Formats: sequence, structure tokens, C-alpha cells
Amino acid sequence: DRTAVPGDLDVLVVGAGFSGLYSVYRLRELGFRVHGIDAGEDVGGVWYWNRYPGARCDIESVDYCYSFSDELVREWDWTERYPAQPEILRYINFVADKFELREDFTFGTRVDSVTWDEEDRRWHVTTDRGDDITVSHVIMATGQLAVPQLPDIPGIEDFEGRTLHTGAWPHEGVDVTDERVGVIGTGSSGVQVIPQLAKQAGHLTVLQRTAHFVMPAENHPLDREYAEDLKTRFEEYREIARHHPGGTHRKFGTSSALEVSDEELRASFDAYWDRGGPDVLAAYTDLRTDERAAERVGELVREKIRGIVHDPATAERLCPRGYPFGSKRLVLEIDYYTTYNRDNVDLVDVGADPIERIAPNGVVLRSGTEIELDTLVFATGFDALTGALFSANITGVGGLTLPDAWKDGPRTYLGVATHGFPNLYFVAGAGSPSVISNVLISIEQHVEWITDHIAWLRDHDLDRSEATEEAQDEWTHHVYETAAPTLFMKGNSWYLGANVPGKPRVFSLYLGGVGRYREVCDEVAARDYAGFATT
Ligand code: NA7
Repeated sequence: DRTAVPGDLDVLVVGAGFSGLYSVYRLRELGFRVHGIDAGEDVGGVWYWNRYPGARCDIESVDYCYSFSDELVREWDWTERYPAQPEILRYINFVADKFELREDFTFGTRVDSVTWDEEDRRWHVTTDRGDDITVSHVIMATGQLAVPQLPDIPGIEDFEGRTLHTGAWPHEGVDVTDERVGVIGTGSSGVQVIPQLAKQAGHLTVLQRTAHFVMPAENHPLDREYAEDLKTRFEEYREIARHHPGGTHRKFGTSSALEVSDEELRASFDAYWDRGGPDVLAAYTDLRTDERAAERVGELVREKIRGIVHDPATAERLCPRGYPFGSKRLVLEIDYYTTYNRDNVDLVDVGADPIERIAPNGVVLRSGTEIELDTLVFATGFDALTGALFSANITGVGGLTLPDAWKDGPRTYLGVATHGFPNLYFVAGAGSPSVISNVLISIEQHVEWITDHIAWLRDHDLDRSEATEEAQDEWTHHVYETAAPTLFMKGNSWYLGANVPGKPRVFSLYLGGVGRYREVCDEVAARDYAGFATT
């Protein structure tokens, strides 16, 4: 049975992932009448939907968790270095149970429209289940990777076999035993799902357009002694991450990758490779800004691939080329490259010979090659950052819609709010460090800041808060200017909206670092929320 949305609310939270759950928890603590809505039938957000085999976080478990409750830290034990989706979902459920959060959520309900009423100074929110909600503040805790993106290939709907998207995987699981399976997409999701499907399928064809740079995860069970020791000093450990550029404990090198000898570079790279994880990105000062520096490391990745993959032609196809190392998200792998040594796996370069159409029985390439398939898996990513916000049909002051306001890319003040949309807040999205950092650190910081702001308004008898255009222009300029000299601009990735046809190509995540960003936000709060017009 669906929990009814209460009629009398101060704050509506959209989303029951990490952001939404913490928002509801904190607002309840602050004495607000708050309620949450989620399209899923239960808590979990991105970890509720992404149930494909192999789904795993690329941030370490001891960092990818909440820190707001000491009791929670003490009571929960992570089992692996990089947590798998089922364990993360168990954790989120544990949190929801512990703080009795489910009772303040309505599940299986999608927001249809969010409309500002200037006279009433409140939002009117409608849902696909007929709710009509009037509320002072809305927090969009809708996540950054919530809307699965299908490629623009004709004929998808004609395919007579099974089609799946990694981001909307069936909850009952999928059995592909002995089937002919195709996977389109070799980003993080593809690299994770491919080895798992290969173990079950009769034959697996990987359709790769761009080879991504992939490093070993070197995942392993967490050493209990280490984990227990960390718990005794968790607050101190976390405080370091809160002020670290990436919200982690990654160490930064101090020399240029162009200054070191080949031997030195290789020895250092080998150590990163053997240890696993993405920390090599910080090994040298210029890997994120200088293409020649990035290329030195990129070539070492290619050498590793050639050493693992037996078939030289396949190894060459797996070697990333044409864009700098580190300019797309660095993918972590478990058994990925070795999967190509299996007899039942083929790699097809659809960069060279693009997919022309999907036919009822499989995929047809431009050359005329037909690949017959029983199951076609799209690991083609998401309409990231803005997808979920735009699908909520948000209309602000004077009838301005959010897609219109952001037609050239997201414009925010501190990532938290946008001009023309008073009392509306975004958690860990565009304009903030978001998914370019340990997003759990960013979520906690955002939720605390936003809920403090709402409490401050209440305590000052104010009922309307809107980012000023000037503050927003300045911040947006700062965000874009910070990204401009980095190699991210050359990655053609979802960070730039490159995977969604027609999406403006802007890098809208804030690269100034989590620590610096926190300082800016704290300073704004200390100056009575300068840059917000509050009345
Ligand atoms: P990504 O990283 O956006 O990867 C999508 C993949 O799909 C990528 O390899 C794309 O190739 C490929 N793709 C997209 N459209 C096509 C077409 N038309 N033909 C062939 N291949 C295509 O999504 P993920 O789900 O893997 O990961 C998203 C984030 O989730 C990840 O970064 C982590 O933060 C968690 P392309 O590179 O564009 O050539």
C-alpha cells in the first residue's frame, strides 16, 4: 500500500537515494514537516536501479558511506574494498530501517510537474499518482545518473530478442545461459557487466565504439583489523576527506610526469597498477592538464593491455586512443581484459564500422556485417546531471522552465540553486563537485548546507530565497573557467553531455576541489547567505 503524501508540508524531497534519505533525516531533526517521493518501489536511488551483474562502486567502501551518525559507523561492517551493488543497497536499507525513514516516503510515485506560484510563494507539485502537493521548499535529490540513455540507432524497437539497459536492470535478474548476447558500451557499466555475462552466455559480442582507459580495481575483502581500527578514528579520518580536493585520501604527487625518466615513471605506474584503483590520476601534477604528460601514462596502460590480451588484434582494439588518459572517468576493472581471452567472446570495433541499425534478429553494421543476437544489452550510460531534473517539468518565476533557463548548460549558484526558481535546491549536481568527487562527502555537505539554509530562513521569518542572477553568473563563470584548462574538455564523455544528442557540450562540475568548495559555501552562509535574495 502506498503511503499517502501528507497535505501539510514544509519541504518535499524528491528521491530516496543517499541524498534524499539524508535530507529527510536532517529536516526531521530540525523540526520540519518533510516528506519524500521516489519513482522506485523502495529506497536506494541509483543503487536500486543498477542491478546488473558486476555493478560496483569505484570509490572505496570506507569512504562511500555516511558519517553523520557515530552509531551507524560503529554498527555497519563493509566486507570489500570496493562495495558491490547488493552490499550498498543493504547498507542503504540498514540506514532507512535504523532511522525509520521509510515512513516519511511515498514510493512508486513519479513527479509530473513542479510549478512555482509567486502569489502563494510556494511550489505546486503533481505526481503520476494524482497527488497535488503545495509546499514551501523542494529539494531535488534526484541523482546524477538516474535517466538511462539509449543510443540514437534506428530499429531498437524492432529487435525481437530481449533488450536490457544496465541502468534499469530487471529486479528478478536475467539468465542468459547459452544465449548469443551483445553489449553496446564499454564505460564503467560495460566494463563491469561484460565479464559477468561472458561467464554465462553461449557467445558474447562486445560492440565497442571507444576503448576507455581501464585500471585494475584489485578489489579484495576488507581486512577486519584495518576496518575496526578505522572505526575508532573515523571522525578524524573523514574530516581529512572533507577538506581534500576529491573527498578521499588520495595522495598528490608534486612533480611533472614530463620531468621523470622512463624507468621512474614505469616503476611508479606499476605500483599504482598493482595496488589498483584510480589514484594514479594524482601521481603527477600535470596529468589532468597536459596532453603530453597524460600520453606518457596512457602508453603504459596500452602496454599492460598488450601483456594481458592474447590476440594482438583484439589487444590493439582495446587500446584507448584519440583522447587523453584521464579525460573520461577512469574505469576500474575486475577480470575485464582477461575476458577477451575466452573463446566465447568477440570484440567488434563499431568506431571503425558503426552500428547502422538494429534488425529484428540482431545488429547490422555499416559494412553489412550482421550479428545475430538473442539478448542486446545497452551499457550506454545516462542523460546525466540534468536528465532527471528536466523530466520533472520544473517551472519557475514567470513561467520559465528549467530546460529553457539551462538551454546553454546548467547555470547555478554554488550548484545549490538557480535564479528564477526560488526555494528549490539541487543536491550534489551541476555546479558542485558532485560525481567528480567522493559523492558521499559532497552529498553530506550539500544536504547539511541546504537544510541549514532552510532552517535559517525559518528562524529569520523569511519564506522566499532565490539565487541572484549576478551571484549565479559569477559562480557559473568560475565553474566553467576552472574546467577550461583541464583535459576533461577533450574527453567526449557524459561529463560533457557528449552521449546525449543535442545536449550542450559544457563541463558543469566544479573542479576547484571539495575542500575549497566547502569553504566557499561556509563563507556564503556566514555572510547571511550572500548571493541569495531572501524576503
Ligand atoms: P558511460 O560512461 O557514459 O558509457 C557509455 C558507453 O556507451 C560508452 O562506451 C559509449 O561509447 C557507448 N555508446 C553510447 N552510444 C553508443 C552508440 N551509438 N554506439 C556505440 N556505443 C555507444 O556510461 P556508464 O553507464 O558506463 O557509466 C556512467 C557512470 O556511472 C560512470 O562514469 C560511473 O561514474 C558510474 P563512447 O565512449 O561515447 O564512444
